[in-house]
Amino acid sequence: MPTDKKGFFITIEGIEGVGKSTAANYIQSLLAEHSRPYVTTREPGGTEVAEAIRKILLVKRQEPVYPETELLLFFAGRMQHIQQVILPALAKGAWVICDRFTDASYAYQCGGRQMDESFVRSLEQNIQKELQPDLTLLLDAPHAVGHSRIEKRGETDRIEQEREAFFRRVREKYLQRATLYAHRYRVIDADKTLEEVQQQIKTALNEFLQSHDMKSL
Ligand code: Z5A
Repeated sequence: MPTDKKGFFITIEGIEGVGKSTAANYIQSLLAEHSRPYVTTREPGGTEVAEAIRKILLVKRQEPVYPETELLLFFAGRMQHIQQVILPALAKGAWVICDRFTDASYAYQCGGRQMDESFVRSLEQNIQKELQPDLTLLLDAPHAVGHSRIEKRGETDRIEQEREAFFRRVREKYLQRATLYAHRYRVIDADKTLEEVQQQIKTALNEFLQSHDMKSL
């Protein structure tokens, strides 16, 4: 971890529509209620340049976007985001609540697009250095659940238009990583009512705080 890190870095992961943004808003309200300083942010995005990269990534195009191009763009945005938002907030002692981070690159680019993990790992090492999430909440549900929740939005973006098999591989990769990095992952069953999901999130956060000898939320 960076030596001047004082806050906690919490990431929220999962396939499309499982409720990540809703979870980020809920955590934000819990932290505000308990007067804990926080910053909520997202990937791709989080800074002016990274939001511009997000648009490049998500707009549907005629020209094929190669998996390598896609991966490099995600990490280009991540570099801006880490330097401009994440590290300064952590150094000030704020909690950083981030809707997706590098686990998404492993899940989508390695799981979904079947890229070699070594490419992601080398970018991770070069861009993040020692920065890793303290806690990753994986909102897990079958693709059909998330998909039906966002269907009403109508228009899909470039990645959302992938087929079901792609999202099945993404979900499997997330679950594999949750086992591999069990010390920082908590799997939340997202195929539940909003109240039940929020209860699971609160429990996970309080267990995390307890393990750091800190007061519950
Ligand atoms: N991507 C990548 O490939 N590699 C990377 O490194 C990174 C990202 C960082 C953009 O992500 C795309 O980038 C994404 C992965 C890729 N592509 N896909 N697919 P994004 O995060 O911007 O987009 P998203 O994953 O599609 O997120 P989303 O559509 O915003 O969904 P969400 O945040 O998980 O869900 P939500 O907005 O909180 O909830 C959806 C609806 O469900 C909403 O109406 C809620 O009120 C409702 N909801 C939430 N929880 C519940 C429960 N428990 N019950 C019922 N209804 C609920």
